[in-house]
Amino acid sequence: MNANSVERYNPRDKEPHWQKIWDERATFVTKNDDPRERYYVLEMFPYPSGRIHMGHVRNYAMGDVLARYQRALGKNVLHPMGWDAFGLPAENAAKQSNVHPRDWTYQNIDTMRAQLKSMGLSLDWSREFATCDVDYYAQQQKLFLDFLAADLVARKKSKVNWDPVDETVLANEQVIDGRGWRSGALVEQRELNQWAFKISDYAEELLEAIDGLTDWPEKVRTMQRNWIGKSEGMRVLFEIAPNDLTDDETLEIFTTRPDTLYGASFMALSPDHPLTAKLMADNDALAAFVAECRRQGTSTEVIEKADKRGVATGIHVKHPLIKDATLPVYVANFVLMDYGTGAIFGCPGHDQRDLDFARTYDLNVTPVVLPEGEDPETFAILDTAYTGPGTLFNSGPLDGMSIEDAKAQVATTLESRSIDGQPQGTRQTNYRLRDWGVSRQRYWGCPIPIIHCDTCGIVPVPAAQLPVELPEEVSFAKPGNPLDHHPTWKHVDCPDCGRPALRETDTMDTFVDSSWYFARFTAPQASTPTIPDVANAWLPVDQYIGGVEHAILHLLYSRFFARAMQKTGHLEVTEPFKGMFTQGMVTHETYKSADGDWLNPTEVHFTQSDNTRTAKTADGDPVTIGSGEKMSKSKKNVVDPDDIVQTYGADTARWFMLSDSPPERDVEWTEAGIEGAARFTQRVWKLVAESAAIIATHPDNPGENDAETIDALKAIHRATDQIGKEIDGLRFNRAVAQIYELTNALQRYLAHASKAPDMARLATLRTGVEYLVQLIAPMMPHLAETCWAELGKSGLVCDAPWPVADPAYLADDTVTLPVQVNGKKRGEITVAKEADKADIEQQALSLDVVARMLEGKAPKKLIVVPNRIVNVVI
Ligand code: ANZ
Ligand code: ZN
Repeated sequence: MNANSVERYNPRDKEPHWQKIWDERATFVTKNDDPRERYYVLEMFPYPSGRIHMGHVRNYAMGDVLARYQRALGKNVLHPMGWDAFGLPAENAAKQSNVHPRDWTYQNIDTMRAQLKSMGLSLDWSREFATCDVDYYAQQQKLFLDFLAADLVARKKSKVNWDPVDETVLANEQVIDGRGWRSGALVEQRELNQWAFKISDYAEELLEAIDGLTDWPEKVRTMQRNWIGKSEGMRVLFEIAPNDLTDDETLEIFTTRPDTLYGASFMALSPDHPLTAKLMADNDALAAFVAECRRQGTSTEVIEKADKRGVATGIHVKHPLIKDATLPVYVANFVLMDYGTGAIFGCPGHDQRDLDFARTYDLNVTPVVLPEGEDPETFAILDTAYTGPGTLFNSGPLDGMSIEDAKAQVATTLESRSIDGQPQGTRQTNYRLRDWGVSRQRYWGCPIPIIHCDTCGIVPVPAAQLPVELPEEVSFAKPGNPLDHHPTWKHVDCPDCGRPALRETDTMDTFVDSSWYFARFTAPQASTPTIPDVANAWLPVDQYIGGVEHAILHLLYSRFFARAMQKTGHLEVTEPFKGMFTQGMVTHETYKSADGDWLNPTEVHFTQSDNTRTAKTADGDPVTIGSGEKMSKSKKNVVDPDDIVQTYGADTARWFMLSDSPPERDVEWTEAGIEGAARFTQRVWKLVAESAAIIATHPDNPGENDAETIDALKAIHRATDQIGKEIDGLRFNRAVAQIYELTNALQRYLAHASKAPDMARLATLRTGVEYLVQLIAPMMPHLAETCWAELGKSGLVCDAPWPVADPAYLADDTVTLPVQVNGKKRGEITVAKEADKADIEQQALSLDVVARMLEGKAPKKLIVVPNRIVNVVI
């Protein structure tokens, strides 16, 4: 065989070729009535920002490996793709470049669809939709109305961050230092009537069901639990000491630490507490403080970061357990109105916020929980509150109790007392999870199908008038909501009484769109949101893959939606995603010019001398190489998937994304890495093409299985066995490592078989390369199809059943022995269990390290302990 006779594999020809064939044959179109076992694999659908990025490539490559593997196992695989297409960027583009949000969005979708297609993903494109398609949001409006009828939706006054210049509601993340991120205007807190989904009704259920999500990453389950934030505590009524400032006689607080009551040194009200409002009327300092708090915003980050500050109200309450003791009442910026009762007692010894506050206002700090091993006489709180376990002290009758016993004791005492006919203490479970406000004052979203009539109140849009479509012509010239400004759109007749009425001009949070798309994929053209039987047959999604940034809200909202859709008869599954996987990020070195500007990798040139890599600009100016960071436009450390596909081909890009690190970890994109992957595609191609040529020679000497052949068979079957398991467990990098090994083994075997080809050897060689091609097919599908054809196989490799490992070759009859030189481990050898001593000695001595250390001399001593160790003494 002349190695040079094999032409280089050219992905630029082959990849579009196979993509066209898959397309023409509708290879990846999935039928709902296919009787085989089903498998649903889904990657989080992209926002059509304009171009795909390497994070997408990694995400979709992983999903595609699973989809192709499950297909090869004979399953009916659903692997769809769509677009999370509503949202603010389209409106911003409209404002900046005077393009219609719809045109901007659909153009981006066209670009990105072509990019995804160039990756050769086994997607069922016939099920594609965008959430901004009227067909999709029409069904979403039906869901909204069904949820409304089923008491899953509430109209609520809620506080929002209002940007007075842009006339829009801002998310907490869009408020930066109290100002709108876009306008820079001081943000106000406003109460708006908002539509909200009653997710908090499901708090306990959503929490409990997390236990059953055993195929989810533990960290995601923890994040969900924390977000739901269950805490068991008490409401406690404090008696207000007589005063001239208010007639209120009691103040109710929520605490999770009634055990620390003896360490209480103050009370605090939320700036939005009703009592605060009353007191403000005659207290200018308090009124000014409250106004400032409102400007600060309500996000937890803001509140956590801000200094803990407050204003004394002049009121005192009586301590419920200590006779004649009173506590001063403050209004404090860190107490939220929408949690518990909007009022707290402060125990600075055991709560950091309370401690910070107490230090500022010179309040008592009395520790009441003593950590084990501390001396009660000397234990003191300095600037860190103690929140750990311990024994009660400084607490009268509670002294010596555990925290749990003290909690129970205080609860029992307070429950048995009453103030004004009410128990002084009531046990209560609280959840941090709030109802999900979905109203947005935006154009590019799903219209909320409601009409407001002065006479009839809130009127759902009747089914016959659905969908409520977004108006075509829209102006972004004025600040505020374009739907509200539209001259005609909102003016309609009331469906009930026929009088002039107004449409709801709010559109839905885009998180609504992504909360049920996985169900819609099961019947994307249906005239109802789902076809329940079809959806039930496909759901839950067997494996969902996406970024950890969606591990909280998107997953929680989808879990709520599954329940709400169940309640309204659209589904019968409770949990939407059986398996969840969060992949790591793609990182890249960063480059900075001498002027401190970020540089794109394409602007940097490298020279390598010895072990140092030097970077320069095209003009030869020095460049500083920074550490690997998440690819981001702001740091310019991005690599465009299009360029990579153009230069190396999709298979190479996919292979590299899968090969370098475990999928849950970050992967560093390097030029060397992608080059290595490209070389590997050529190696596989050459191995297969050379094997195909020699197999085609059909020798008539039958031959028999020699030792090399048996070794090759073992390598083939073991790799087959392992690779399936690794893919199944989403350990793609380990599957890749096995493929490298198998390729090496087959390369050696090809050399062996070509020296003296006979029927036995060529049959093994054929099995080896055929299996190899099938094993790489999920990762490098185009190369695999090309190789499959080269081997003369009929049909497509993507339609071929997954190879089965022959158990006869799986039994382990080799051992791996550590090889020591002068007592220090230098390497390993793998030998047959019954290998003789001479064989083992010879292998040990031919190890690279050992040979180098021997410098051609014979060892002083060579000790072989069979099945244990080899020791070389020099
Ligand atoms: C007294 C106390 C003593 C507290 C102590 C903590 C430690 P979780 O666990 O998150 O539910 N709190 C109650 N309502 C609040 C509100 N509206 N805004 C801000 N903080 C509030 O937190 C419950 C604890 O957070 C409660 O228990 C209360 O402070 C505070 F050593 O009561 B604790
Ligand atoms: Zn009416």
